[in-house]
Amino acid sequence: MSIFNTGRSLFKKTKVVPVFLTITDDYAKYAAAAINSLMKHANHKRYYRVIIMYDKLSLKNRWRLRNMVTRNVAIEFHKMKYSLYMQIIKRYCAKRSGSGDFFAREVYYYRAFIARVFLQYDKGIYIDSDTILMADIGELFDIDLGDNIIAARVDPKVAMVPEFVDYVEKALGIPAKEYVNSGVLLMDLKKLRKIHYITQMTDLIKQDADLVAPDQDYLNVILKGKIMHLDPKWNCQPEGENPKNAKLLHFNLSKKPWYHDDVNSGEEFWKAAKGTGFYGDLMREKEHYTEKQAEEDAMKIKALIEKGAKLAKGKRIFK
Ligand SMILES: [Mn+2]
Repeated sequence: MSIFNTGRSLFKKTKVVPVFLTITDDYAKYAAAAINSLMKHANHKRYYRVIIMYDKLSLKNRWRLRNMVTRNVAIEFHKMKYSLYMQIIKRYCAKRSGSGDFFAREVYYYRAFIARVFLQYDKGIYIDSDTILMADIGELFDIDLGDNIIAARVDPKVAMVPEFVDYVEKALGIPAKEYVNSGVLLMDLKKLRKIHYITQMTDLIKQDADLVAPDQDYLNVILKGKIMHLDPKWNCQPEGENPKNAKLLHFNLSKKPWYHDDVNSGEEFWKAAKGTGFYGDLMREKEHYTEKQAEEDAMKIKALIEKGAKLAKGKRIFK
């Protein structure tokens, strides 16, 4: 065995794990907790690169996040560039936000750009800012995608709400047991480039359809049949689920630990938030969260369910 072969296999074992987050200033504090939890569980023999995609992010927040860097977890920033794709997304969001659309924010669409922008990577992970790692994210990276384009978890919130089941099955044409949540994604970036994912998505956006969860709906429609289902442990949504043995907690579409006291596994969020430069901000945000805000947040979810029911009665949105 030559010394070169040994070197090669060592190099393979220490392949960098790229992890993408997409944020605005209001998400920086939650992202900090997510990143801190990633660092706590990082394997000291591996290297990780946390890449934060943003459009507007204050210098102060970038500085505070960048300061979290460790020996084997790098923190990098990528400012979204103006492009035709971005123009289509911006226009769609501007139009939809007026109708009180929950997901009419450009930041939700940035994950669709990962494959196109980061040509140096063949595989990558995307995580939402409302997540907390409970295990080494490198384990997720190592999962073999086989012939699939991405891996994601079947959305547990859909099965809980009959209106959402109707919506994904009738309006989108996707069986509820196949419809995935886009908050945690393991992606074959080569394949996403090959199918021109971003072009396919913006082509659908141009149809200006009213949807319940746009970026997630597009992902499910475009990649239908090419999605591997992740073990729920990698996207455990503690509200209504047993968080025991979870590898990643996702405070999705429910009570957020930074607003409420009685959140399942909320203590894991606070453990991760501690020791970041954002702990004080998070404490203050929780203190100032009002009954009125809680009511508004509950109304938004209610409106989303009603919208799902309404759209399910209409015809199939995409052919
Ligand atoms: Mn989320």
